[in-house]
Amino acid sequence: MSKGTYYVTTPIYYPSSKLHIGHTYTTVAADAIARYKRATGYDVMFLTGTDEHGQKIETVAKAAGKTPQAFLDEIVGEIKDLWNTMEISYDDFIRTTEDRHKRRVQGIFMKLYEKGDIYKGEYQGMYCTPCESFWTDSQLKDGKCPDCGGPVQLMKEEAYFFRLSKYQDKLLELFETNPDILEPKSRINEMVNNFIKPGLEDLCISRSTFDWGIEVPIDKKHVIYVWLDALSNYITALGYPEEVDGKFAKYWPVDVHLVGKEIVRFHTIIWFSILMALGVPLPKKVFGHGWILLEGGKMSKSKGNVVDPVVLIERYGVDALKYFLLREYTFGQDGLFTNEVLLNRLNSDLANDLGNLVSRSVSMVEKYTGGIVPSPKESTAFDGSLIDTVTSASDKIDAYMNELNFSGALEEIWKVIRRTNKYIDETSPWALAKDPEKAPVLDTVLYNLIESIRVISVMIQPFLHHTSQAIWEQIGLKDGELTVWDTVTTFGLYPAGGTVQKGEALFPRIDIEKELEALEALSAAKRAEAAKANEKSESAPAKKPTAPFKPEITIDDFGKLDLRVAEITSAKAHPNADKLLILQLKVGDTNRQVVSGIAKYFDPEKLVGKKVVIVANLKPVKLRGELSEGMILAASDDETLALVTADIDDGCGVS
Ligand code: ME8
Repeated sequence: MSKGTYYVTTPIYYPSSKLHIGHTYTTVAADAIARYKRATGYDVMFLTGTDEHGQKIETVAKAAGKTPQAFLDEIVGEIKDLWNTMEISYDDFIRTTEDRHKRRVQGIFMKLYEKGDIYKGEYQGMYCTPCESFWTDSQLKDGKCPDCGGPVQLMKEEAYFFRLSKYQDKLLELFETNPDILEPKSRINEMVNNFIKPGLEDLCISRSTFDWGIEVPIDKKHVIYVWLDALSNYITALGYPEEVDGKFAKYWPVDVHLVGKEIVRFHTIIWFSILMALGVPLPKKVFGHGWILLEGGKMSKSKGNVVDPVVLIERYGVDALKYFLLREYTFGQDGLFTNEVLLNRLNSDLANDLGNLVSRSVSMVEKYTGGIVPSPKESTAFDGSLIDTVTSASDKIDAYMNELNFSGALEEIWKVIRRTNKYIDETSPWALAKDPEKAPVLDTVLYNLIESIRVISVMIQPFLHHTSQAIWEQIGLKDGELTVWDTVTTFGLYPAGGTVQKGEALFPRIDIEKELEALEALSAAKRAEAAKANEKSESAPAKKPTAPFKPEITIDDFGKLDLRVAEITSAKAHPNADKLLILQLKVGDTNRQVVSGIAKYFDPEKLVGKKVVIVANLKPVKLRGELSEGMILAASDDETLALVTADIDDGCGVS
């Protein structure tokens, strides 16, 4: 009978490039808890997926010469292949470009809109055209784009907003009354003091400057922007808001959202507020794990220092990689990845502790009792302590797993492995085998070893799925009654008379020095490849993306402009501003002066005699001390600036 349900999620990944080992971290952790909960009797729902909308995807796809959908289908296929290789046991994979998700996000938008929690306003920010990004003042670096270092300009656009500010007090109360909702607890202070207390601003949830997104159902010019789309996946995958009686009723609220530390803010402040607004119960827990860092900092494609999980899997196997990630790092903290740390961990824990235990024990049964596991007979002084360690581990493992302390849970299992290895040293079966009178003791020792290995093989199943099966083959068991989790607290279930058969080493010992050299050669080749790719992209002329269009105006707005043709009679540089030219114009039979920011584009002498179009009724202003009465029209094609000139001879006005 099921002990209940357990719903676990990973973030949905941006499929803008291949996933690296850092991305696999959350998924491996989610897989371990999902497998553990299934093994211990829960009805589990494990969700992962991909976050496929937004300008970045549009841009990357374009650069690859593909439509966004074709680009995404290919790369999402690769992500699914990686999860298959890693035997990630997800129950559902949601893509935000799927119809089921798009429809349901629109449903969520409408619910919030009808409730008054979404309203139309104006988004204002500093915009960097080449990077196609809005930045807040605090994000700018010396007033420039923090990404490319180029100039930014103030842009406004009409947008829909979610009333995040309304939930400020409710969030403060929530974290005070229910601190278990976010782990590690230190992140609560960060949320409360750094973000909520200083004041929450309403959240812009639509954009009209690109269209790779889910349409705002009431306004086709807008697409829903990032977080409302992405976060909703956790409930749209369960059918919300269309079908609330099925999976949604069964699995929501989620038991845990596993996320990287940098997106805790979105998963608590924004997500909790959206759920409060929808009247949907909050998650039971959000767990923000740390980052896997390299010596030079974060992994980055352009540095060529990305650790590719596929390379590690090819060299050491899926189980080794999963074990390393879960055992080496403390889940809530950052950790450093180096090849040395990896190889030492694999050698000491997998090759030495586990691999040796199985190979030594199976070999001894083959050598001393012809491959048949004898029944236990005469006990030794060490049996009690061994049996106690083996059968008491599962309670501690359970406690650690419920805290998502994977490293702690694995350490408990390794205590059992090391205890069993110690039992071999304590009982010295090779000495017992030399004395026929000791045969009954030897039988007990051999039985206890194989039975301990059985329990270990069951306990490692959620983490090292393949290895469990390889052990069962060697000790003559099949996946079945004796390999289920419930059996780990009972010692003595292995059927005496069973046969063992030595197989290949579970984890061959690695020659660390040689392997480090091989890995370094691989990385050097990768770095060279990245440097070449960077060089190429730097030398290729960057095609500037289209700047966002300004908000629509009506014909009445347009009618307010008094457009006239004017002849430039003289042009000179502004004495106090490099960018400005001072132009004298003849407009019909009147003269006027206009100051224009076109110095970068035009030689003043060549402008004289040109017939341009001006806005004649613009309120006069002084620009750096010079009067400007109107504005000459110019338009940009994203590359250069062109004057709007008039193809007439008589200089008569048009309006
Ligand atoms: O953030 N170490 O997607 P993403 C540990 N689409 N974790 C790492 C890591 C590293 N070196 N690098 C990345 C997104 N991650 C959004 C999520 S959810 C509604 C939307 C983790 O592909 C990172 O912390 O950029 C995050 O949890 C996950 O990979 C996905 O990152």
